[in-house]
Amino acid sequence: MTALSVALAGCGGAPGGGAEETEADDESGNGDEGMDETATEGEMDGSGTTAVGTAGGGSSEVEMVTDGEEYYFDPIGLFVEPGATVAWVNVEGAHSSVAYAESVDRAETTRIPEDAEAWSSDILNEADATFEHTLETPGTYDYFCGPHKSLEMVGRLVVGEPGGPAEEGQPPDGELPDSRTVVDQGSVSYDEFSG
Ligand SMILES: [Cu+2]
Repeated sequence: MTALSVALAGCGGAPGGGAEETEADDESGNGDEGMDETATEGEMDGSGTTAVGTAGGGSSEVEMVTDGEEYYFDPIGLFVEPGATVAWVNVEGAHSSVAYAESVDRAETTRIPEDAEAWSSDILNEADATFEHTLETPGTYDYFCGPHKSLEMVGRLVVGEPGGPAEEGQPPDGELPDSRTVVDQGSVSYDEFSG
């Protein structure tokens, strides 16, 4: 519990922050997304692992994995249609999902499409704890895990078609599969990419 408390404090009490991260995102993002964020936060506390998203875009899951000394998102690369809701499900350990967007604490760089809504989950530390985010704007979205940012725990979503600043180079904290491969395959597993 001590380590967890420290981790949570490190996340929520970010330097110079003040406002809670998701609220800050709402202010900088599209106003019409506010209701979605509220619903997401509510489900994170519960067992909301079912009935993920009913919108036209469908739904998809990304697991957040601790495996020995490896920490990763699986699949590491995932294609979804615009409007889809992605659910990050904690398998083991303590993880978060944070978009590379300069509006988000610690991201330091922007690797999501222009005008896309950023996200920053709380740290999930219970098995099956879930964070959801709906992606409306087509393009490439790179994200990282807050607790394991320095341990190369990064992931990529391609919404509709590749595009945006994430198509230039690799994120600062780890390597990701090529967006065309993600589109062609639908998803790229961590084992496939790292192995
Ligand atoms: Cu992690």
